[in-house]
Amino acid sequence: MRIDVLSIFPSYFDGLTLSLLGRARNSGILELNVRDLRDWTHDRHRTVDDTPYGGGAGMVMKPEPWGEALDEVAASTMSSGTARPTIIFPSPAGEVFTQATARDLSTRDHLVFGCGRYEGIDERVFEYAASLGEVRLISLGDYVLNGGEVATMAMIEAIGRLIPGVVGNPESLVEESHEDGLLEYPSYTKPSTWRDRSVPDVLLSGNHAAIAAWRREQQLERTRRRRPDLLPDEDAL
Ligand code: 6GU
Repeated sequence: MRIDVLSIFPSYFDGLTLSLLGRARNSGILELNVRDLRDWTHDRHRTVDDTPYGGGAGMVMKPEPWGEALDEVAASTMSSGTARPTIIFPSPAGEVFTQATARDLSTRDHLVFGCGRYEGIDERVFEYAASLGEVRLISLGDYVLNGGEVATMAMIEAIGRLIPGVVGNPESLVEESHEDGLLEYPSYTKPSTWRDRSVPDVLLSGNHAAIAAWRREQQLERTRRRRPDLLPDEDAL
């Protein structure tokens, strides 16, 4: 997979060279290019924002640098013969990002993340981007961040680990919170008693059917208590 990130704070993404995704980048599974949006400005001050038409607080990102940047990264997909890119704009006004979104996006050949700052990006940029690829506005949840960078990093980590070969043991992907629509069961390791707290007996029993049943019950119990919104309807499972 190829991922291009457009941002006025490219150094935010230095952390993606670490650990799992760093290894995927080195092994060639993942090509990640982080580009400074200001490289597509042409004035002395490398201006990317301006005041909003109609008035109001804050500044809006100008369309011209975005247009040139998107032309360049989308065109380089087309010349390499692959499909049109999926262009993602992180936005608190977008659809909510879930594990299903991550799964869907992990199958794409080319993702472009456009990180907005200030009060947002000129609306015509989204319309224009739709002529270059599939545009998705995606939110992490119902709270406000200062810009798209942190949201993009979260999405790249969630998507990247689903690309075959990025996570060493694929089984570790299926027994996780949200993969089967429920929260994860609790985990324990040695010692079997620690500070007067014992590991549940069933886990020491060697009875694999009983362990599987206990884990399932724990998943349901936790999900009912912490995240009832995830359950389809009362006791459907
Ligand atoms: Cl994707 N962007 C911003 N700026 N704020 C957010 C968000 C995204 N998701 C939740 N809050």
